[in-house]
Amino acid sequence: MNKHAVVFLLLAVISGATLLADDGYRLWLKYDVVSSPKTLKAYRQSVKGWMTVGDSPVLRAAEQELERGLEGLLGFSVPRLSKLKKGLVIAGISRDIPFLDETDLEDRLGRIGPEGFLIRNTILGGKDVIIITAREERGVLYGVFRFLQLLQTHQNIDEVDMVSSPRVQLRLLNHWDNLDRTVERGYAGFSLWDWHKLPAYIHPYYYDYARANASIGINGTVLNNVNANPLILTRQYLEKVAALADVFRSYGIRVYLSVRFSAPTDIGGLSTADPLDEQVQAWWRGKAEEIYALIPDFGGFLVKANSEGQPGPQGFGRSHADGANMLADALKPFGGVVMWRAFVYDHNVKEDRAKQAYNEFKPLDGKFRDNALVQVKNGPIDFQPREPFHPLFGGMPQTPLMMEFQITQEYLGFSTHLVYLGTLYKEVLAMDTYARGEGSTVARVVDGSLGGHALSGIAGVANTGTDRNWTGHLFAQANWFAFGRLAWDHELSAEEIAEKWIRLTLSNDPAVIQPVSKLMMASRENTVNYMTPLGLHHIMGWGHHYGPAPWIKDKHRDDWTSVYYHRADNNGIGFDRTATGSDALGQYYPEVRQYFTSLASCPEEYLLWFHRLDWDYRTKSGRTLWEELCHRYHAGAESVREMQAEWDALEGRIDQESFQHVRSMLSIQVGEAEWWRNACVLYFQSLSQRPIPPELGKPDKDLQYYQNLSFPFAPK
Ligand code: GCW
Repeated sequence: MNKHAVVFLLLAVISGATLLADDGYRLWLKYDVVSSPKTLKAYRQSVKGWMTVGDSPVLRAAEQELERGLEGLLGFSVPRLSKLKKGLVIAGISRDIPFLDETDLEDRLGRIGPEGFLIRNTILGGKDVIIITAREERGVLYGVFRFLQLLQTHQNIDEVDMVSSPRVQLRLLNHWDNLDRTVERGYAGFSLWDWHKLPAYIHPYYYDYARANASIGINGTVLNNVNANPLILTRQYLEKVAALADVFRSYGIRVYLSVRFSAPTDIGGLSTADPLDEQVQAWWRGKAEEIYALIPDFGGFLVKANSEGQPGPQGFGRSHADGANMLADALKPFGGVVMWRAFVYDHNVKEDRAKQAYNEFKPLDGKFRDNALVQVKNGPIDFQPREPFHPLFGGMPQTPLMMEFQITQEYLGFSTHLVYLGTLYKEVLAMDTYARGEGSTVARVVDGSLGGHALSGIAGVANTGTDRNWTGHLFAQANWFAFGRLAWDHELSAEEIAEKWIRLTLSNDPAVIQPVSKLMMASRENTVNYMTPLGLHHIMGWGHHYGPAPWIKDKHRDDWTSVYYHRADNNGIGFDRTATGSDALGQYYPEVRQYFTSLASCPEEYLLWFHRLDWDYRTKSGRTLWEELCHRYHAGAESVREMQAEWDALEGRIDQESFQHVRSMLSIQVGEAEWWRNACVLYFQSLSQRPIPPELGKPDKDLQYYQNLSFPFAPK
């Protein structure tokens, strides 16, 4: 070994304790020894052993996690105790915890909602202990994860007093995974589900997937793509689904399936799938029975119908409610739900696409069964970098509306761009529908509190795949994490979630937390700026949606072109959705309508979503619209260079593998941000016919260059 190698090795050993190379597989569940010696010492003094009470698969999962977490974090095998002792961490359902009724915790225990938990220092049988307790076993599991997170983030555990319960009942991932293991809009490898080897082979990562979800409170997963293959409902596949359900059950996760509405004809041998046909109804009832015999806690069905070529009840002259209710009736005896998607639009309908779902569903309010939810995307178009909230959130008071967010970054740079979505989710949840006066936020519609609904749900289109780090980009893990945390508690701020994630994933060092949090918090706005500033939308590449392509026109469907959305010409740009245009604003409550209609109050972030304006329109900065557009594109691209510099400055404070990984991704992002800027500015310039403000510099290629780029194998 030469001298350099020895020095290197020595350095590696010295720094090894804090900066282990990390491939990202462990997500935010790293149980490395607590890095601060002082905190570690305090924990070792406070925690002398652990105990779980009660016995069930879920409680065993909680027990395993507690044992594993304590051993990792405290750096020794923390003993399992069989008696109360000072320094015991005891976890279990409240009725099983000894001496609990002798404490003064009655009031606090009463505040624990379904699935919620309490973590607290207390005295049991005269001993100082930490209890993790809940009304039901899932709560205990969630509590254990949360307790370990306290240690992971170096919190004081001598004065913990935490009661937490989820605000939303169904907290689900939606996988757009196909049976051939491709993932629609998936950018992190292939599907996690190894259908071919199931049910006999249980891949170990199924457990880690379940742990990760449970650790952030996710309690359900829709395994397959909403563009559903009917084969998922055959016996052969249901047995595979059951094997996954068996793994996930111990982590409080229920399995759901996307179903194809025409399944009775596709695989059932019937000649129709008409929801009012008795044979069809009987077929679905029989299918539900078959599923529940295999999977007693099966969650239910998710349905995409009469949208983008999927079959649905309208093919038989029936309504979405007829379709949903037929499935709801089949699932009802077993306790299952139907999640019927409102992502419905049709290019043959000559109406602004942004208005179509509302027009379709609003009249059906009150017509759905009590075990049906309507699942609505956050905005009226399709997961754009920024959209106003979907008008349906204010429009169906009698129906439980599920939120559908996208975690996978279909329109936000795939898994290559660092875009923290906590801010996007929060922005939407905080918007006010005014459905019942001020304060009728989207969050309150979704959690059911506004409409007084028994059912509530929130879904995130998953960004996971077989990539070693699960999500392709290390920072995309933060979006999975943020989705779960907000599904549990939408009152949390995007910033506190980011900080928590950084501590769990990267470092507890303030010199890391502070700059990384800043970078994450700005990242989504940066991306909006270099992709679709000022309310622009849907101007990405054709089909795969990769990169900029504002020039897309003359396709078989208008509503899949870019020009349909930006409407730019020599005079101006933007989609007039006020009363003088498509009047999409007419679908919102008057306060909201007024706010976006008036140019004085409409935030410029939504300007071209709602308004069509001349290129010389004066924006708030004093620049013309054209100049402002150029400026935003430039600022967006510049900001990625700044993120890059901020990241580079962290070298040595983060493990090398993670550091280099993110560094490479950022270099791609810099290039792609400049590509977006150049292509869009040049294209819009060809219409505005105005000079690019000289201080911004000139793109080094011409428009044609960008228009000629092609990406035949871009993921889609
Ligand atoms: O816009 C689209 C996506 C499709 C997706 C669809 C949907 C699953 O590009 O890939 O299909 O949204 O949400 O149904």
